[in-house]
Amino acid sequence: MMLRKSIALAFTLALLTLGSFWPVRMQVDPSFWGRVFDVGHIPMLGWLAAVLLYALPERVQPSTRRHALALALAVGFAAVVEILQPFFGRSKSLGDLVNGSTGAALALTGIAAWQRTGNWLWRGCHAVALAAALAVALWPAYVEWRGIRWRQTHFPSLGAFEDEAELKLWRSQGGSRGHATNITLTRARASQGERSLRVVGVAGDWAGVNYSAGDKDWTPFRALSVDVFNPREPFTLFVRVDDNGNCATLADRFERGFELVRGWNRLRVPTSELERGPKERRLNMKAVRRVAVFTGDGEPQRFWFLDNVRLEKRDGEQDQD
Ligand SMILES: [Ca+2]
Repeated sequence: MMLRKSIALAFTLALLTLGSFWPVRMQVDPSFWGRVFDVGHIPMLGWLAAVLLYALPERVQPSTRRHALALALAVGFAAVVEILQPFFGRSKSLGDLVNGSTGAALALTGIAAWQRTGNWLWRGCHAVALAAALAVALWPAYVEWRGIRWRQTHFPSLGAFEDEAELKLWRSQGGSRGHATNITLTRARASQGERSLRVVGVAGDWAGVNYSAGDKDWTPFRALSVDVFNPREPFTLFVRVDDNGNCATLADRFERGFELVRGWNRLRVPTSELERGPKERRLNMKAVRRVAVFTGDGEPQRFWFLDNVRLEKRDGEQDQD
């Protein structure tokens, strides 16, 4: 019996330790997968708490003390993991600790409600608490998933800026220390539909937006088209496209500047030009990961509107405007 308990505990600890420190880095839709992993702390720590309760020596009595000790050990494990994770290329997160502790508490109260009390009121209350905790924990992942669903259903439109869900695909980037670029949906301008994305940069570097393109296949399309409204004096706006390869340096990706006139501008890049963007290879048009639209480095504050970012179909196929 003692041996079986030790094996169960050792196996659980080994697996959870490995899972906690393995350098996971999701390349596609990292925001969504990050939220999913956050939720994963609930079942993981729930499992650990249940195993701890099972493996505690029989002399630990009464039952409430066993449960309390199992909870304390599970929360302690979760806390130590969060403190150590930054040393293994993972990030420390209070949210993970909260989710983990919630999972441990739910597992232990669940075991008490089902195994010991035999009371349906407690079981019902536990089920409600479990459902509520999962709903709260899953919400951020759900919100991210709505962005991914928008991308799936609207492709080859990359941005119409009519729906709040698009703000999970388009995120601000750049600016200067402590002053981030600000983006909002607005009715002030639109080249398509009723709204566009207002991008208010700050003085600094690479202020703009980037789009999570989800490794989609762009080969059936002839061009990337982007509408930009510039309310003030002319300036240069850059368009960058990354594939699923290494795009760290300028020579590894597509990047090109466009001179914006005052008013509406349509920036158009043939996919053949995108493909020839990198110096020593071809951009993989079968898996496009990211599009970024931004001003250069050391720029003054700029303010512009983005709308109707889309891929144009090849000749013979009808385009939607
Ligand atoms: Ca629009």
